[in-house]
This record gives sequence, structure tokens and C-alpha cells, in this order.
Amino acid sequence: MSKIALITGATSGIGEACAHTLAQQGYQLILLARREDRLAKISHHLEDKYAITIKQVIADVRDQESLSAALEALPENWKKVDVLVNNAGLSQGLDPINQGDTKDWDTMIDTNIKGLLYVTKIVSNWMIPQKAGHIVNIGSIAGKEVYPNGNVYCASKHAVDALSKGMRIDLLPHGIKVTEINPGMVETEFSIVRFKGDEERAKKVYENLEPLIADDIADAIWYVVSRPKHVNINDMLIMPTVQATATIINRG
Ligand code: NDP
Ligand code: 8X3
Repeated sequence: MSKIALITGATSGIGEACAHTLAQQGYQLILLARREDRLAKISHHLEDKYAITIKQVIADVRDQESLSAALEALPENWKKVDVLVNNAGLSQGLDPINQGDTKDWDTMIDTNIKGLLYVTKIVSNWMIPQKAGHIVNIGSIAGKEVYPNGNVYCASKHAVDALSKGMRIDLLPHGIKVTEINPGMVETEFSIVRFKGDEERAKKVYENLEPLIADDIADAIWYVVSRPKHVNINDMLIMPTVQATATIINRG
């Protein structure tokens, strides 16, 4: 029986790359995101290419009620989830604290912290009767350091750092592994989303440097989930070679 992985934020970037990698490894997938067309396209492509089955869950992780309904509507045999990748997340804006848009703050806190919690509560309760499972939280360098104008996004990823530690303690008696993967700069749609569609500004973030690509993080996810049963990788910080800290970057 193939393993089952549930990946949130599977329509782009790291989540999409992770879906490809785990599909290639023979996992059956539950892919969750808001954009229905994109999710359908990715799912059909992976099903055809790797002869696997995919359940598509169109849901917004911020909306606890509809998220819960969508996940609980999955067939019982699909709730035997082996791996949960809590990847859905975003940044909105890059402004000093006194100038931040409170709607952006709500979006980041509701998605990166509360959304991750809502998904985790449901899926960890599916894993507990199995006495096994692996939760992989996508944190960030922004969860280890704070950089100018990163304020609320950094706070949300520091929360992911704390929650990963807390989950590891609380789920220990149930045999559930918890790993936090913390990337530095990865060129995805992240900066386009942060700058609300301003592609020129987003492009500048990665100018004159070689950032990570989403596949680099998917590789790390595959590494952590493929360790033997007695081994857990607690925490990984993965940076582009040209990036020493959140702000010290060698642009050549
Ligand atoms: P992308 O913008 O490319 O992908 C983000 C994904 O999250 C999309 O699939 C999006 O799907 C989904 N998503 C966003 N909001 C919601 C929501 N409310 N409900 C459900 N799904 C949602 O960015 P990345 O791949 O870079 O980001 C993935 C994770 O990696 C995030 O947690 C980010 O914070 C983290 N990260 C990114 C880094 C980077 O430099 N890129 C570095 C460190 C961490 P849809 O819009 O269809 O819902
Ligand atoms: C994304 C990386 O440095 O833009 O989490 O915060 S950074």
C-alpha cells in the first residue's frame, strides 16, 4: 500500500515541487490550495506522469469551518496520512511597523500561524490512531532572524519555529515525527505575492545572485521523510550559497 502525503499550498513554488518529488517516489497525494484551475492542472499532470492517485482539496487554510469540512469529506482510507507538509504561507508587504497595513498582518497571521494550526489539529488526530506519521513544517530564515521591515512575517515564522518544537513534544507519545525546514531565499511566486503582483520589484530580490529553487527544498523534504523510522531530523536551515544571513547576501 502506497504512502499518503498531504501537501498544503501545492499550486506553486515549494508545495508544487514537493508534490512532484513525492509523486515520483510513489506517494498518493492530497493536494490543498485555493486556486482550483491550477490545482486541477498540476494534479492531472502528476497522475498521468506517475500513475498515482491525487485527491484535490480546494480550501483556504484561514477558513477553519470550510477547511475542516473539506478535509473531513475525504474518504476514510485517505485519512491514513503518513506525511503532512504544512507549506501554505505567504508574506504581504515589507514596511516599517508604524506603516504596516493591518489587513496584511491579519492575512499573514491567519495563514502562516492559524492556518497551519487548523490543518495540524485535524491531520494529527488522523495520525494518532496509526501511532505514526510525519509533520513537516515549512518555516524560514525569517523564523530564526528578524530583518528590517520583516516584522510581522518574521513573527509569523518565529511562531512556526515555536509551534514545531511544541508539536514535537506533544506528539512524542504518539510516535509522530515533527520536522521544521527553514529556507533562505527561494525564487518562487513568494516575492510576487509579497509585493502584490509587482513583478519588477519581485525580480529585483533575486538580481545578481543565485537563489535556491523550489526543487532544492523538495529534495530536503524527501530527505527528511525518507529517513529510517528511528531517525528524526528536527530542524534544517537551508540557504543559497551566496546568502550568509537574512540580510548579508553576496550579489557579486
Ligand atoms: P508561493 O507563493 O510560490 O506558494 C505559496 C503557496 O501557498 C501557493 O500554492 C498558494 O496557493 C498557497 N497558499 C497561500 N495562501 C493560502 C491559503 N490561505 N490557503 C491555502 N493555500 C494557500 O511561495 P513559496 O513556495 O515560496 O512558499 C511556500 C512556503 O515557503 C511559505 O510558507 C513561505 O513562507 C515559505 N518560505 C518561502 C521562502 C522563499 O524565499 N520563497 C523562504 C522561506 C520560507 P493558492 O494561492 O492557490 O491558495
Ligand atoms: C522567505 C525568506 O528572507 O524573504 O521566508 O523572509 S525571506
